[in-house]
Amino acid sequence: MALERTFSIIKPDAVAKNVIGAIYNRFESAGLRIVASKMVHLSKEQAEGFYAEHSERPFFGALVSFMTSGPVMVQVLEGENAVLKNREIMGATNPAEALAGTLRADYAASIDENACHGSDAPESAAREIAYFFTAEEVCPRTR
Ligand code: RTP
Ligand code: MG
Repeated sequence: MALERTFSIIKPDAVAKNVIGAIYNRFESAGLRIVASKMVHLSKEQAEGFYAEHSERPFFGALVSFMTSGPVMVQVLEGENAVLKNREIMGATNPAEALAGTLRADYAASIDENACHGSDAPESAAREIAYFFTAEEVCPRTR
């Protein structure tokens, strides 16, 4: 299977818990490679734009407020089947339903503060990567 890219966010709750390295270890142990990475504190406008597809949902205000409550790590992960693999590593949106050993089972407190984001399809991955990174900021493997 060809290499695929996905977009990932370590959300403010997980950054506050000081588990960036632990989460990066999960990605790397699963065979995903970090090919772009930075810490950002999202503005309200950035968070609203990123989650625009949810703008009519009842939880939208709380989601934007949470996502701007502290810094996040944003990264591009590359590997075979990266989109699905990252969703498996993260676990279900609601940590109460997340399988043992997933990021959300281990680090998320609630559906509102659920530790991480991962693209849900290759098309959304491309859009989300471009939302945060220029082409030059993504550095694929050369050796
Ligand atoms: P994400 O986009 O953050 O990776 O999460 P997801 O695909 O698993 O879930 P999605 O349906 O895209 O929802 C985006 C985020 O909105 C919050 N949410 N709250 N209270 C609720 O019912 C509810 N539903 C979703 C979650 O923080 C979710 O990650
Ligand atoms: Mg989603």
